[in-house]
Amino acid sequence: QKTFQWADPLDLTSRLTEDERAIQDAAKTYARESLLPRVVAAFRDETFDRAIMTEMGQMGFLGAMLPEQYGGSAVSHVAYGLIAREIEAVDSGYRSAMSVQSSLAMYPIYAFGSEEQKMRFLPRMAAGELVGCFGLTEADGGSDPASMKTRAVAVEGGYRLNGGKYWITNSPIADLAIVWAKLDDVIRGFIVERAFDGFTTGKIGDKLSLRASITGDIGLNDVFVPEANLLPGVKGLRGPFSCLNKARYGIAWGAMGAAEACFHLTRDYVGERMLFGRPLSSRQLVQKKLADMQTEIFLGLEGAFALGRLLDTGAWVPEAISMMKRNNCGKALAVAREARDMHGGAGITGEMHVMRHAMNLETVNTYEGAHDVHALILGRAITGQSAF
Ligand code: TGC
Ligand code: FAD
Repeated sequence: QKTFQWADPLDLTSRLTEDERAIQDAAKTYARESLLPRVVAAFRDETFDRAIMTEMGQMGFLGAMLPEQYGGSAVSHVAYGLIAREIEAVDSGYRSAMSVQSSLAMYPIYAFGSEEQKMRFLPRMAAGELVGCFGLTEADGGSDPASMKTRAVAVEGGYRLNGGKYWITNSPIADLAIVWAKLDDVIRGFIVERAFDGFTTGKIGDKLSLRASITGDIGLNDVFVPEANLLPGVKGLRGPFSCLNKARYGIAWGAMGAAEACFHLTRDYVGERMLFGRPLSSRQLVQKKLADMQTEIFLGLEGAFALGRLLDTGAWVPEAISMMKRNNCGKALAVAREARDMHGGAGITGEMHVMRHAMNLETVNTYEGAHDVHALILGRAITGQSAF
């Protein structure tokens, strides 16, 4: 007879492969030993340490699902999710850096790029030597990317790009940007390199969320992009959305990692906090809150795990990704807010971590398709009517 494990109540670990368990352990060790000690200062000072990309490259976390010839190690979707879970247990901003590089910058080159593009960029991106970013959102309404204004015009030997992107993770430190722009009214993907004339990036400051991640804009002023840098394999919104499928899936795991960290921190805190002569953990109200947190976290992880196995076998649909991205971000945010409350005044300090997670999860709930936008994607699938 097995005993109940409060930290793994549905014994998810037993259903992972040996490789997946080893990858999770490596990610957990790296996150705790290398990321956790610097996150409080990074969040306070609003800085992102570029060296993290190189470290993640050395750990094999960047583009991990890609085949070996492109620098990856062909790990499963579940393994990718477990990396996201462990990194985001430290900070959503660090998971952002990993998922943008893997799912939003490397994946489009892998899925839609020419062989020459793959060999030129992917191994160096996997090593963290080149940092990529993903430019889809524009200032006038991120939820509706079809309305983008950025334009490409065909010219001798390539294209001229004009326009701009906003809210772009890693753009100020990026060596290349995957820019989505309309060419004759059809959305196409372009690999825009840092050295191209007219390509500029600026940092967005004063964020109260995801402060350990660097976010910026992209300016495109008559940028010449050679034909060799057009992604030949895709036309239309299917291009960026295919990348978002991978990233949103990873966020479903990552958000639960942040929630899990809050749950563990809160369990420790209420166990030690003496009030009215007894530990706070001995109170019914407190125990109910811990039980609610645990239940939401492990249901969310089960959903992410089931989805990962569907992605591994190819039997997935985008709506299932919307369901898990939406549910897990919303639930993680609620867990983090509750954790902050249960820490009392101490919960507002940096060293307790829980309020940082709650602030970060506000962004995670919004980016990659806002919470209500995913409800509308599901609503359309349920009713057959588009309510956007
Ligand atoms: P819709 O008519 O639904 O679709 C247009 C075309 O796209 C195809 N498609 C998909 N293909 C693959 N996967 C999916 N999930 C797809 N969803 C749609 C669709 O089949 C169609 O193809 P075709 O060939 O028929 O043209 O398009 P719509 O304009 O009605 O879309 C509405 C809506 C709301 C669903 C969509 O615009 C949306 O998802 N909005 C949210 C935008 C978003 O998620 N932006 C994310 C920006 S990147 C980011 O946030 C990164 S943060 C990263 C970090 O730091 O971690
Ligand atoms: P809006 O689209 O203006 O939405 C505002 C509100 O309206 C939301 O609550 C939304 O749910 C709601 N809403 C929208 N449409 C409807 C409707 N039809 N009916 C009812 N309600 C609706 N983008 C990138 O391309 N690359 C990146 O790397 C990237 N990184 C980001 C990093 C950060 C820190 C942040 C904050 C954002 C990032 N984004 C990135 C952009 C992100 O994807 C957008 O913020 C997101 O898609 C929402 O767009 P918006 O901010 O313009 O909000």
